[in-house]
Amino acid sequence: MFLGRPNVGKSSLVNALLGEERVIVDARPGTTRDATDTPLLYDGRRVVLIDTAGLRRRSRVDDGVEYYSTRRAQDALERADVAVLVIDAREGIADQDQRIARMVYEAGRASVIAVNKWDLLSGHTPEQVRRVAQERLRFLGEVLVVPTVATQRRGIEQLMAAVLRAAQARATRIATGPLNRVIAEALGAHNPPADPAGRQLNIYYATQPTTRPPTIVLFVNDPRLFTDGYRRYLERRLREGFDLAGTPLRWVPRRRRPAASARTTR
Ligand SMILES: Nc1nc2c(ncn2[C@@H]2O[C@H](COP(=O)(O)OP(=O)(O)OP(=O)(O)O)[C@@H](O)[C@H]2O)c(=O)[nH]1
Ligand SMILES: [Mg+2]
Repeated sequence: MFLGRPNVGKSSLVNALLGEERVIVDARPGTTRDATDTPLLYDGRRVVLIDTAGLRRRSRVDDGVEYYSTRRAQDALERADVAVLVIDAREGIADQDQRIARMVYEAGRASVIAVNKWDLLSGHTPEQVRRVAQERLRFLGEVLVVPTVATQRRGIEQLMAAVLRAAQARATRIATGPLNRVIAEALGAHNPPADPAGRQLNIYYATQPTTRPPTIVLFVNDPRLFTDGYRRYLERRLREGFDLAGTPLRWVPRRRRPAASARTTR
């Protein structure tokens, strides 16, 4: 699905993929009113493209129109595997883009950043823009960034390749053996945190019971000792070990008695 602020070129990207003017494009913001689904056979795969209305920053809580476009975007997210967050290359990643990205992340959907209207930006390399996006959207983990020019159908294949890669990352299943090896190496390289009383986090065992997005259950001595900082660290190590670009991960620490579980890992 395609998400983003008004007028960034969401509908134009959908048309570029369809190879025809199927949805309405206009220079004025607020052109698309409702989410529209269009099925497409891409490279032998069935995909459904969902175009959505541009999401403005809501100025007041009771702004009706914006409330409903956000609600509809959230409904569309529930049906989607991957959200393409479309941004205007000239404007970069705005606060509103961060909010939209967070909504995608919290819905457990994969994301790809399309830096559209690339033709109107000069003096920047794709790598520079990728670094800025990675910095501004750090909470996403590892972002996939693709420059596009919807009106010239440039970058469209790269965009779809990134979308398929993100969808695959979101469906990843990491086997228990490799998962525990990465966790054990991470533990060895960087000691888990201790609380003020000196009690240290102990991780006995990890499994990935479900996916879409990948969910890691950690059996630990005390879930309260599993800090955000250590979670981010483990997540980095996991992303180094497996291709998880574009997908969020879920971490579920569970209390387990040490004696029985220690035997299973060591
Ligand atoms: N130069 C340039 N113009 C573009 C590009 N993509 C879209 N546009 C233009 O930007 C304007 C808005 O495009 P739309 O596709 O309607 O944008 P949208 O995000 O769907 O807008 P809303 O539905 O209003 O939220 C149109 O005038 C497009 O022709 C691009 O890559 N380069
Ligand atoms: Mg539109």
